[in-house]
Amino acid sequence: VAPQKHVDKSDLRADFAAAMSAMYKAEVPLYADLIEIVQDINQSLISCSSLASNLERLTTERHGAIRLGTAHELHTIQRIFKLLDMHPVGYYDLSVAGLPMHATAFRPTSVASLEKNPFRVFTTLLRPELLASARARALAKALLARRNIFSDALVRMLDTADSQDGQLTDAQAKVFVGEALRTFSWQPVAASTDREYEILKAEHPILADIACFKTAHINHLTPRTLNISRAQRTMVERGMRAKERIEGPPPRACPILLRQTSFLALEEQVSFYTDADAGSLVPSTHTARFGEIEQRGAALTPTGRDLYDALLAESAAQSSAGLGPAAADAAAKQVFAAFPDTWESLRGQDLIYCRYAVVKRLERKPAFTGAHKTLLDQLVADGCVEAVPITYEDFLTFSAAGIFRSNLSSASSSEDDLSAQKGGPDQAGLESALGAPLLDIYEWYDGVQRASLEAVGRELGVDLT
Ligand code: OOG
Ligand code: NI
Repeated sequence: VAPQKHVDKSDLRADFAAAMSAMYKAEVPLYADLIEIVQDINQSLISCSSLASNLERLTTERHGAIRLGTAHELHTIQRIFKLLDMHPVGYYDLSVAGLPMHATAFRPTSVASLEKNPFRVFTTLLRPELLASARARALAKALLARRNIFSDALVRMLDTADSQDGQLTDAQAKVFVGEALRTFSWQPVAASTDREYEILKAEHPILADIACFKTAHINHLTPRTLNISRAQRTMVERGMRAKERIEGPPPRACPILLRQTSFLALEEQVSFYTDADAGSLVPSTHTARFGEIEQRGAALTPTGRDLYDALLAESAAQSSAGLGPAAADAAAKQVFAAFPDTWESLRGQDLIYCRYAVVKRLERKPAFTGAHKTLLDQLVADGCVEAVPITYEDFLTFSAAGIFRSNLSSASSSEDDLSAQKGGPDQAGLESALGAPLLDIYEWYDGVQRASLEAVGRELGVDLT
């Protein structure tokens, strides 16, 4: 018998992301409008962007977000994403923003895989120990212990893949995608009673969203735009209820990191079990899912990130002094004038990561003349080597927190709900739930940059690392 052909993991990821997008479009009509606006803008800007020259990648590029309740859920989600060549990168401590959760992002980690399809999922895990109310904590844990967000057929497929070196055949992959999608779908019947839902919602709206449902419904699916300021204006013109301020750095000539904005959550129909009679249902609504768009810029080095964080703190201090959204944006722009804004200065001051490539062949081995700081700078200045900024593929804790907040109902003042003394990061806790270490984001960018320098060095016969 001929050996079974296995599907390529990037192809599988592309199929999965496309299926997810189709499902979400049916579930959340606002999403289709977002996609249309973003694609119009991207098509008109693609030729003048230095960060995204590949319209095909840009058109399919999405990130989703899910909120999980238990270590077992996170561990199984990790098994699903592994089959799609998506790995946990980065640690995000959301307790700094008063949220009882921490997160990582699953995404491809090889450059080739990212280029084929950069699908990523921001994945948060509840930290029950951070909840102040013992009653809400116990209720959330009981509900989560009772639910199972993975179908038996899905778990069988995961086991099958394990027994086949992490590979699936075409036929198995079809089953896998269909079953995995169910985990992320919206279900019309909740997993709790309406009273349980109200108790958790009063404690923290996020808690109700995490613990009261039968699935880890995807709560947004975000396209990437080349100009978020323009996209935001278009959406407001079309009557969408956008968040007042765009998260992340103010607009710049050279985009850095990540800018994000969201569109108010929609109210969805859902039925709860009633307390009195466990068999009967009561119709109700739940508000959690929303539209989000983002613009990605260059990845910052630790030096660049320190400067970004310092300027962000400075502009936050200014805007907390009671400025309206427009004045706060203007103030932030002024503060961020201190962040260099040409690609040469960003690279020269070691603020961004770049991928290097030889663009002009040399007759003989280049020699350092001393006219520039390093041989690499000299080769770049002479036009022999080009430096292309590496796109930021990850997330930002404070932007994430801003997005979370903008979509919470204002019923609860979430910061007061946390037991303050227990906050703080717990990366080891998240890693033990995953059963695997998280990849450090700086190591990843540094590795991509270094590999490109090694390749250039080999080509030119010099050492640039
Ligand atoms: C996740 C919010 C964070 C982002 O893009 O930073 C996020 C959530 O609401 O569950 O998706
Ligand atoms: Ni998001």
